[in-house]
Amino acid sequence: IAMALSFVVPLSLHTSTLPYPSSSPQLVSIHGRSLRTVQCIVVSEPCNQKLVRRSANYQPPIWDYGYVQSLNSQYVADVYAKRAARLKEEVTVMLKKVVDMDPLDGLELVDDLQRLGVFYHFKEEIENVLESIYNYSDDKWSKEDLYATAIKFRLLRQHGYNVPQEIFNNFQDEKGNFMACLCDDTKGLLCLYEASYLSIEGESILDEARNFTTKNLKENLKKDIDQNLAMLVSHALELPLHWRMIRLEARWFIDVYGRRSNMNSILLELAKLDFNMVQATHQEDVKQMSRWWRSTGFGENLSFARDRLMENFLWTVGVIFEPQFGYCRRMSTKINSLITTIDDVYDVYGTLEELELFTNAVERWDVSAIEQLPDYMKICFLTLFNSINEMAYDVLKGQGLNIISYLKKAAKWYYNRYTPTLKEYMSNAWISISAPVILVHAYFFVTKPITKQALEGLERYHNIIRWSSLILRLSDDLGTSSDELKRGDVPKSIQCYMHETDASEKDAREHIKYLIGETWKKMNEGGVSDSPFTQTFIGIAMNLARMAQCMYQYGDGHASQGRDTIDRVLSLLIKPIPLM
Ligand code: LA6
Ligand code: MN
Ligand code: MN
Ligand code: MN
Repeated sequence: IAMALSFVVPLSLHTSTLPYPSSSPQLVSIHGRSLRTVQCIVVSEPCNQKLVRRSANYQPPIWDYGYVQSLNSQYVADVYAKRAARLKEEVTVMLKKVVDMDPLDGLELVDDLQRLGVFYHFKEEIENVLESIYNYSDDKWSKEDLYATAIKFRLLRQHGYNVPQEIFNNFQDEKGNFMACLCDDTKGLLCLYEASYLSIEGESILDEARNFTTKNLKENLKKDIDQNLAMLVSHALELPLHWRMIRLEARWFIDVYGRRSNMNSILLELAKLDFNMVQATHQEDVKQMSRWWRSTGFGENLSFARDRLMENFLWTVGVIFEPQFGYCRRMSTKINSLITTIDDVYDVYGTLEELELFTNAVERWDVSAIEQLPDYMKICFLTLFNSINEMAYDVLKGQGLNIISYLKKAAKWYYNRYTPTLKEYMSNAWISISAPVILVHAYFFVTKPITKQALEGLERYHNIIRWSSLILRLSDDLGTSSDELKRGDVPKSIQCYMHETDASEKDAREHIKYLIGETWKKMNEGGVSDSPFTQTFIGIAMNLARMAQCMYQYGDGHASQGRDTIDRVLSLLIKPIPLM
């Protein structure tokens, strides 16, 4: 039961978006919701009452079962593994040698390995390089050089070293402004810009650095700068490196690196080969999950809901891509698919009575509970029940207590047609997006041994879980709330803020983006200061936030099957990188 409860915490909250009660369809107009954009399906009920259900008009999946099963990578072959092993040895040697050389060379090598997506093979060697740079007493090499200082700051901070923001004092005048002579150093500005995203709350030098570099980089784009550099700058301005989905960034950077005049061909070959080999592993994962998805029958039986197995899998690649974590990816794919379907039951299709029955069934966590459910919910509940039980994880008892209070609050908002203040909304919404469900489950898929401290951290929703969830919620609102509002969901963060402050939608969106930035600062702190969690889990939490920003970067990438997500799936999961 504890398992079920832990799963249902966020699901119950979806009563915040309960559709109008079926017994009183006239409520539609009372709630003042626009029906023009809502497609309704009229179903005849046994008692001859007309039941109006909403529909989100989701399109069928484009990645059909047969196509997914046909994926077949040549990169599973032994010759590739052997070649990759040789290349890895060479890179290991490079990393060992670089410790005795120019620190800047060491930093650039580490940076390239990270951006190329192969860092995970060299964890220990990379730590050694950074350790030696951290302990290097002479700082002449970086003191006068903005680029060198910024790359040192960024990489050391990223790896948990304590580097104060005052390292940038050298580049400020007496008033604390960054010096005007830096404005033409586009490479240095770019590096400082990226470094500024490693900040924690209250670091005004880094805030200033971010403003200063953003402004000047935009200016410099208008000037006649090197094409490759200009591309790096626009890419960075769109979304900083620290916020980017690792795998997608690697795929992009491999192409950029290949065009660089002083690139190292060993690194490039390893990056391409490794990318393709990892992709082959991902293909096996998604093939297996598409068989599972088909076995649930959700696609045919719950046709009102999003059928997005591929997208649900893509999330997991964003969250943890390394080949050895296939189990976590597969189980998380199940969780995501269940969440997405049940979210639509709550937000779109179910009637109030049905949802109460369903919530009750999940709370009882007992097979016999299905008897009272309508047919479409029977299959939904049984699949949820079986999948969660099958995953056989441990979850603390007692989590369930929280459910009721969140549930009540959300329901109350709904019934009173109450638009909460943004603060009220946020206190509830970070849970309603189900990110804690995703993260709590992921913890058990990747952690051995499970520690008492970490369990306590999960139980009280440790800050890292809260911040990650909040970023997912706010990013989702940016990408989905326009459509949601049209079909009659409750107000989301943007609308709460508009209602509260009379802001325009544009300003409200800016404000939500600002909040995402502030939340990242908190998360940065949680990632370095002493945590009960492993680095792997902290990485998962940060990556979930990154994946959310990626998925909702251009709208609703999770559901709408637009060009952006299609291209991402193709380049990450389907098409290997040509080696030549
Ligand atoms: C997003 O849909 C959705 F289904 C989620 C549960 C978000 C996370 C999904 C993953 C990681 P929607 P709502 C697969 O925008 O109703 O409908 O909370 O979520 O706004
Ligand atoms: Mn919802
Ligand atoms: Mn929804
Ligand atoms: Mn949404």
